[in-house]
Amino acid sequence: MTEIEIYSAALCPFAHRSRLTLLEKGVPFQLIEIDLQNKPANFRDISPYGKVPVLKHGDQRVWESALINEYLEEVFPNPSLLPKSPIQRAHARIWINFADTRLFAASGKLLYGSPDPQQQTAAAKELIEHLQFIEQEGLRKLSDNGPYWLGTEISLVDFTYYPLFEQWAVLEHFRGVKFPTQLDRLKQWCDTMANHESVRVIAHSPEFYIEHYARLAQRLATPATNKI
Ligand SMILES: N[C@@H](CCC(=O)N[C@@H](CS)C(=O)NCC(=O)O)C(=O)O
Repeated sequence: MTEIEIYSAALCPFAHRSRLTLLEKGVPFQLIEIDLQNKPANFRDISPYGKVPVLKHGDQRVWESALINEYLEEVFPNPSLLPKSPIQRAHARIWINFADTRLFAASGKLLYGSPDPQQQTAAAKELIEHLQFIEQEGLRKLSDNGPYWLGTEISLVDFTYYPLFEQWAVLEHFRGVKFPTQLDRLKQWCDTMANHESVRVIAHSPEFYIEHYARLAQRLATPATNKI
């Protein structure tokens, strides 16, 4: 029997982070796909927040993707996905926190927030400003010559952010927000990640995401209103 199980949903960027971490570490796992529109009756027994991802390791459970990834890093330390020095680890965690508290929050607001065009334009602007911040303060300062966020070694930071960019076509299709290709370090990083082996193993196409989001949320299937 597989020791590790992950409760996941194909469209969930947070579950995607933890699946990538498992794959990168070569940890065998059983994937349990949850239909979030029709959750199993006992799902709260498994997931106290009613969300995916949840990791089951034997009798133990961990939830919240960033914490699942930290747990995996501790239990399966090779290959290491955090830097060795305390200050670099702190910086990695600052960027993981930025993803959760700012970037993914902004993209969520844009996709699921108010349909009011003015509010959508404001949400799109906020999202692009976060990307500019990442380009200047993250990739240009920390990545050096790259190719990864923290330099030569891939890390939990890369796996934390990449799922949003794999799904960018959804933001463009439903909200008219184009990927800002002028942010050349970010563009290079996205290209590197898209070609990374563990990413490719479970990658979905832009068409897959658009089709599934349209089915998932009728309210998303409105014409693009933004010009960013
Ligand atoms: N902060 C959480 C976010 C997880 C989350 O929002 N998951 C969504 C799918 S992407 C979910 O399960 N939503 C179901 C619900 O809220 O009912 C994490 O990082 O794990």
